[in-house]
Amino acid sequence: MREENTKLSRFLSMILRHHPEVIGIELDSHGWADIDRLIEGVNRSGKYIDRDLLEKIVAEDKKQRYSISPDKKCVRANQGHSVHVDVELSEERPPDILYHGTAEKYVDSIEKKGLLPRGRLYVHLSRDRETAISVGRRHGSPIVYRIDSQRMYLDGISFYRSENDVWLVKYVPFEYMIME
Ligand code: HQG
Repeated sequence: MREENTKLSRFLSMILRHHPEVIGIELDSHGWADIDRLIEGVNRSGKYIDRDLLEKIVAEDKKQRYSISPDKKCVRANQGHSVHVDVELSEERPPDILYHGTAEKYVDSIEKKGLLPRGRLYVHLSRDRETAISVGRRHGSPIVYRIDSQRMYLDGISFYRSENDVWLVKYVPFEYMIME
C-alpha cells in the first residue's frame, strides 16, 4: 500500500477502534460506522478520502483490519477496539499453541499479573511467532510468549476469533505462558 494510504489506514483504525468522536461520528453497538458519514467526517478533518479509496484500503489492508457490511453502507474494524462494541466475534476452539508479542519492559508486570487487555477489550494473540515479534516490536525490545491455548481452552477459558484471524481472550493467567 502507498505510504499516504498507510497513514490514512492508521487514522481509520484510530477512528473505528478508539475515537470516532474525533471526526464527529458514532459507531453502532456492533462497531459499524456509516460510510457516507465517515467520508464526510474524514474530509472535514482535513484528510481526503472517497468511497473508492476506502474500498481500496479495506481490500488491500495486509492484516485485513476492516470489513464492509453486506449492504455496503457501513464499515467497521474487525478487532482491536477500546470502545465497547460487539463485533460478533465467533467463539471457537483455538489452535493448540498461540503466541503473544510484547516488550521486555512489560515482562516483570506480566509475570506477576498475566496478560491483561489494558486499553483494549481483549488480549490479542496470533497463530504465528513472526506476527508476535512484529507486534512486540511496536512497544520496544520484543519478547515472545508461547501460550498453551489448548490447556486454557480445556480449562474452560473462552477464545474468540476475529474476521481477520486474530485470537482474542479476556485474560491469560501466567501459568499458561512460556517465554520463547
Ligand atoms: C502489554 C495491533 C504490563 C501487552 C497488533 C502489550 C495486535 C502488559 C501492551 C493489536 C500486561 C498492550 C494489539 C501486564 C499485557 N503488565 N503490560 N500485566 N498485560 N501487557 O497495543 O497486543 O496493527 O493494546 O503485552 O497487531 O500490542 O493495530 O496490544 O504489549 O493485534 O491492527 O500491554 O494491535 O494490530 O498493547 O496489540 P496493545 P498489542 P494493528
